[in-house]
Amino acid sequence: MTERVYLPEGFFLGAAASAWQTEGWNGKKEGQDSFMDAWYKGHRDAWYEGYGPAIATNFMERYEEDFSYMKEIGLNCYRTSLNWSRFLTDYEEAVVDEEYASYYSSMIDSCIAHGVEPMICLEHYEVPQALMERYGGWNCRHVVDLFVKYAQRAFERFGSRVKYWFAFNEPVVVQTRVYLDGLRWPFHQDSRVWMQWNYHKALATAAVMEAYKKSGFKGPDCKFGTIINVETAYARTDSPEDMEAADKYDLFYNRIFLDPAVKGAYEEGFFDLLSSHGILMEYTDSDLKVIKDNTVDWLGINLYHPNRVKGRMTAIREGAPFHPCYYYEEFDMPGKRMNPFRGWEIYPRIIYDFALRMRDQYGNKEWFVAENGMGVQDEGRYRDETGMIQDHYRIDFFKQHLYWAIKGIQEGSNLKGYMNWAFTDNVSPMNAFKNRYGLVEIDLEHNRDRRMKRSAYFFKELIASRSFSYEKDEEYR
Ligand code: BGP
Repeated sequence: MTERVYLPEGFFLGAAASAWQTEGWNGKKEGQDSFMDAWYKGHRDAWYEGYGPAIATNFMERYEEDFSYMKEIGLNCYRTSLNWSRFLTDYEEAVVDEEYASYYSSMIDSCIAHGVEPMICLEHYEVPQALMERYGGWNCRHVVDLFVKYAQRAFERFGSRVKYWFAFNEPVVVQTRVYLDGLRWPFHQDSRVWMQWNYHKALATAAVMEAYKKSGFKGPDCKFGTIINVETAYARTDSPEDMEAADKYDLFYNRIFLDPAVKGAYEEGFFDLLSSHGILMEYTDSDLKVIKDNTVDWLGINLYHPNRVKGRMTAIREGAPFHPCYYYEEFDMPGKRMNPFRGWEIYPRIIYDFALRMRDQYGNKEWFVAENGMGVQDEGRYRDETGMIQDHYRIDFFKQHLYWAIKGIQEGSNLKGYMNWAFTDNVSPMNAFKNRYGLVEIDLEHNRDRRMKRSAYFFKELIASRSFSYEKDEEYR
């Protein structure tokens, strides 16, 4: 059965990206590497076909073109990051790099001139490599102060034009891949460092919120938030063991950032739990008060796939470094629908389930889907005779996720909008241009030229008509 689904009044549609995944290194000075740049230089073999942030999509030179496509599609907003490592030449004194700031300023003007609202994230993994080397990055409390200074400069330069600021994109990711799981360069495992990073980033979110409130730039229509990748956890069964596994998974990967950001505190017993595993971070009561007094206005939530877990079947070796999998094992559910390219399960209900959770467990705080999308390899094979990539699988993916988002709103969730990852194809960590996410193709064989995919026309039509047709597959065959 086909039904017409209507977007609620005021529901916005946008697309996201980040500085390091699009800009390229034009004009980058010695000492301005971000952690991502350093990882790319330090372990380039891991990056698919050698592509990385060096040229990326060459956004620095081609943003006008990208914004004109956004205008044509009618996008309401575009989220990217300000590259901390490049915006400053001195991270201690927060000295602005005028060259980069001037590019950034023109980029924001162009975005607004094309009728697209800019949303700016202050860190999308771009912690300066110099601070990694000097202080171990977010392991050090001083870096929180440096981040606040950096944010103040950003507000001074762009605060009169940018209304929506975010502290982090996916604050749990870098330390989890690096220090907890040891999957990424520079290959140093330390679970206590992992927890210290989590805590300092939660603190930095609140400290920057505090600075923003004091900055004089936070007008009545301005909002500050952070963008969290909720790894929606589903228990294998309703057994107490499986339920406990999902709950702990959620605690260590999701509530660890959701709770301080929205509730201003970690849940009761959390510090004791960390102590019992020997990973309690260093903290002070005055910093906990900053977290308490400066909760965010709203949240951006990145939702891609569900995570399925079960209670542990095997024992953990005594003395092994702590890992949240002390409480769970991954569960490979038979029959799950997969995106085989990215290796992620497709389960559009994650948006609805999270929507109800925000409504019921987080005081119905305002939120929006800050990233959702489908990464597909070798999309050239879907090109038609006119040269356009016919990405109908992506259109179906959008429709299914939007359908469940709207259902969540109908049941009372304060969900304000939906953003696709990503506007153009871009550089994923390690996967570089392997999995393509864009509404707009980046043609690597032809000078990174841009071309709208079929999904861009779907978005255009969706925005113009504020509705889409949805095929409900309910037939028993
Ligand atoms: C999110 C990140 C993005 C982006 C996206 C796609 O986690 O915020 O930066 O890369 O995932 O994932 P991937 O690039 O790993 O395919």
